[in-house]
Formats: sequence, structure tokens, C-alpha cells
Amino acid sequence: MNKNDVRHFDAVVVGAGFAGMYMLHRLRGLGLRAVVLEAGGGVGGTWYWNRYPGARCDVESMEYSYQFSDELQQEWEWSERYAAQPEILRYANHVADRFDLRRDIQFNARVASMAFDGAKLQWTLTTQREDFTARFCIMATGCLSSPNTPDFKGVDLFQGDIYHTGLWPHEEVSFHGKRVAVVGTGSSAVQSIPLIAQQADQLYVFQRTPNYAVPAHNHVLDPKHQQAVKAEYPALRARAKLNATGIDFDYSERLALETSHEEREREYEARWQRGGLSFLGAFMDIMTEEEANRTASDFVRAKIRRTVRDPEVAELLAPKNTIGCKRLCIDTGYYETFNRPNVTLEDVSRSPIEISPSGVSAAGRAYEVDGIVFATGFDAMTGALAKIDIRGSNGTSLEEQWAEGPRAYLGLMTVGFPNMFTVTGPGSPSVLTNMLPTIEQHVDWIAEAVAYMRSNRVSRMEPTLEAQDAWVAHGNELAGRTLRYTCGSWYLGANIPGKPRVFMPYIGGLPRYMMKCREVVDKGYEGFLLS
Ligand code: N01
Repeated sequence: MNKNDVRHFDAVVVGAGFAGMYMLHRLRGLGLRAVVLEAGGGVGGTWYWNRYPGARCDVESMEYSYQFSDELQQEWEWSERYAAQPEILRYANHVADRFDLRRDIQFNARVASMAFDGAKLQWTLTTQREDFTARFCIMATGCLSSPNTPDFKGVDLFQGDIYHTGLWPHEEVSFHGKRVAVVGTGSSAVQSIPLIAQQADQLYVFQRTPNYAVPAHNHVLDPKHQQAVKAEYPALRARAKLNATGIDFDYSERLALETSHEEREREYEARWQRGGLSFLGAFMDIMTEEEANRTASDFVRAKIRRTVRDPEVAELLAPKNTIGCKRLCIDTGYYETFNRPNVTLEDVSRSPIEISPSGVSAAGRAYEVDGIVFATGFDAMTGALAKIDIRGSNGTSLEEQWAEGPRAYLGLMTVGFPNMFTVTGPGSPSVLTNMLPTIEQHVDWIAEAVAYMRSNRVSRMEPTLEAQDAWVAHGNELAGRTLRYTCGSWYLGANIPGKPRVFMPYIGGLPRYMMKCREVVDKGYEGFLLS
């Protein structure tokens, strides 16, 4: 096939993670000719790239799974409470095989540009090898898929090995006998540091901002528990959708500020012992009232001080900001790792890191290392889209249009980009929820919209500016009421220099969001222009 060849499809899906795979399945079900273009060499999206030691989901396996096929959810056996990356990737591959998806996925096909032709009412997508045209284009590019490597001075001169947690090599990496630096202390670092410390001769952790971590208490899944969950799967899935996060947690309706100190401590301790993200569900006002939030953060700080033997190190590890403002980390032995003699914590909050040919220097000290692990996160939610030169109906690029922050109606479509859908795009609950059910809800909505267009002879769909503006304003208004604005998180784009500070996910909760999506359809796609 020559580079100039153009292949035509009814729909092109960009990305073969969980969103792209299910989208392909649904489009096929509608009888469309569809293809998925995937930059990687296999399915799985974020789980294909994030292979760092300790990579594991922070949502329990029995819920972090598809529910569109009851046979699939009944037959698949998870081995642990929180599945590790290799198992999740095996699951993704199983789904690809089970639904015969691979024959319509082009691997190693990175989309470089996309442009909409208003006369032909079609998108043209270019890759290095071939070009594609289609009426519908579905961006399943993921929320945390564009790794962020800050521009550290001297990084090009470093003579050792450099890794990024979000772009981990596919071959085994051994740190035995090595001196290693880890830069960053977010979820990826919290998961990988305990395992790297077990191998490395010496580990230096460079921390700019400490993060809160709650124990995972991961364990092998008891087959009886698994059977019991499977016996009531539909009820569990339905219950989960009634919660803001789409996870079947026990969210308390009590207020921390109206509960006695003893009772609060009892509740926090019970949730600490259970482990996982439901810690923040202990009281309803944790994310809305600073004082309530402090009761939860004080509890975690006390745990850190009791766990870490060196009081100075414990103080450095104890976060001072709002708990839950950044994504809560779920750990296995993170704080305990700092009691090891081969682990050193370096505070780099006041002076930036510099890199030399032989190591890392910070705060006036130099550390010779053989390898550096950047656990520096992602250009979240918009990064993967911004890497593609996407041109809409009047030639404007999406990146330019979103220069002041992403604007999309329901996180599903953007004015000026007809027939282009985003799965879990900015303005949808996405990263604040269990991604799998959220992905399914979006894919189902998109499939229904495409089916509607085809059966009603509609060839072009995009939101109205009024509907989009109102949705963005509503999202901002809700976000402003929470404590999530009080720290420099990736939800706000604060981790990327120059990125506008806009709270990107929809914070109104999954039930309210799903109801809105349903209403829009029931009212004949209210807020969309159909022609
Ligand atoms: O990235 P992060 P992550 N100099 O952005 C530091 C999901 N995830 O890959 O906080 C020095 O959280 C930065 O410091 P600061 C999950 O949603 C899930 O860890 O900006 N340090 C921070 O410490 C998660 O939230 C799982 O001051 C610099 C770190 O790098 C999201 O992915 C596992 C720096 C980045 O932390 C991202 O997590 C892993 C600089 N110039 C990830 N720049 C699960 O459990 C950045 N940092 C499913």
C-alpha cells in the first residue's frame, strides 16, 4: 500500500484502549464499516504503556471491568482485589480475541492530523502509512495517555538510563545493584517506589509535593466472594451508577463537622483498615468544607508520623494541602519504604532539579545515579488530542480553539468539529469515576447518536454554542464549590507549564450527568444542531 492511498470507512476510531475496543464492537453491531487506529503495538491503551513496577488499578477488579456482555463478566476470573497491569492487559487482549476485534484495528498507526471537509461531510485522518476518510470520527485517546516529561536542565546529557512510568519499556527492567532516582510522588511513584527500593542498591526520591496515600490492602480474591459478586452483578452495577464516582462504595451521608472526634476517628480507622478510595466517602463534607477536610487529612498525617521512623522524613512526607484535591493514592508499603536504609527522600519544593551526565542535583546536593525514573505524570485529558493536528469545519485547530481551556458539550462533542465525538472528554465525569462504566455510557450514547443520524438521514451533528457555553459554565460553577481548586492538580492542568487553569472533568457526579445525557436524547438531541 502506498502512502497516497486513502481508505474509506463509515467511522474511524482513534485509540484501542477500553474505549476504542468497545466503540468498535458497537459500531460493528450497527452495521458500520469501522476501523480503529492505534499508535501502540497492541490493545489496552494506558495499560499497554504503563508497565512500571507496581502498576495496578485503584478501582477493585470486580468493578473495573466491562459490563456490556454478561457472558464476559461471568467468564473472566480476576485473581486479586486490585488487578495488576499484566492482568488488566491480559483482560484487554482476551476481550479483543473474544469479540474478534483485531481484524479491524491497525496497530502502530499514529494519527498525525485530522481535517473535516464540510462539502463532503467527512473527516480525513493521516497516519505515516495511509490516509483514511470517514463520516464519523470517534476519539478514544484516553485521559491519561500523553506522558509529561518536564524540561529538566541537562537531561539530554545524562549518561545513564532514563525511564518514564507512562512509557515503560516492554522488556524486563532490573534495578538490582543500581543507584536510582525517582522524580515525582504521585500515584505512579507511590506504586513503583516500594518495588524499585527492593531491587536498587540506593534509591533517591525527589519530591516536590507530598501526596496522601491510603493503604490498598490488596489480596488474592476469594473464589467464593467472586462467585457471590457474579451472582448479583446486575444489582451491583446498578447500585454503583447511583454513586457520584460510579463505584459501589458505602458513601456516608453524615457530616464530619457534626460528628464527635471519637466517632470520626472510628469511622476513618474502619475505612483505613478496609483500604482504598472509599476513605474519602467517610463524610459528606470532606470535599466541601475545609474544616471537615482537615479532620481527614489530620488522620492520615498522624498515620504517616506513626509509620515513618525518622520524624524529619515523616514531616516531609506529610502533605499540607487538601486531601482529595489531588487524586488520592492507594499504596502498598509506600510510607514504610522510607524506613529502609537504602532510600533517601529529597525535598525539591524550593529548588528545581538539574541533571548532569552522572546524576541529579537538587537543593545544593548532587546524587550520582545509574538510572532516572520520571514519574511525572501526564498532560491529562487534552494532551493526547493536542498531539494531533485536528482541524474543524472552518479550518480552526482544536488546540487553538481550546487555548483558554477545553470547551465541549457534555464532554462528547465540540462546536466546529462536526461528527467528531470524544469518549470521556473534558466536561464529562471521566477521571472522577470508575472509567470502565463511564466509557461504556459514552460509547453507548455515541452509538445511539450515530444510529439516530443514519435512520433519520442526518449527516452532520455538532453542539450549539449556547448549549456548550451553558454546560461549561455549569461545570465551572460546580467545580468552584468544592475544595478541588485549592491545589495544583492535573485535573486543573496545573502540572503543565502554560496550560490554562480550568477544572477539566465534570464534577456533578455520574448520576446527574447520565440523567442529563438521557434527557438530551429524549428531547430530540437538545443542544445539538442536526442537518
Ligand atoms: O502523575 P501525577 P502520576 N519537578 O501528576 C511531580 C492515574 N494513575 O503518573 O505534585 C519535580 O499525579 C509532581 O509534583 P507536583 C491517577 O489518576 C492511576 O503519578 O506537581 N517534580 C508529582 O509528584 C493519577 O492521579 C494509577 O508538585 C515534578 C508527580 O511528578 C494519574 O494517573 C496509577 C515536576 C506527578 O504526579 C497521574 O499519576 C498511576 C518537576 N518539574 C496513575 N513535574 C492507579 O492506581 C512533575 N513533578 C490506577
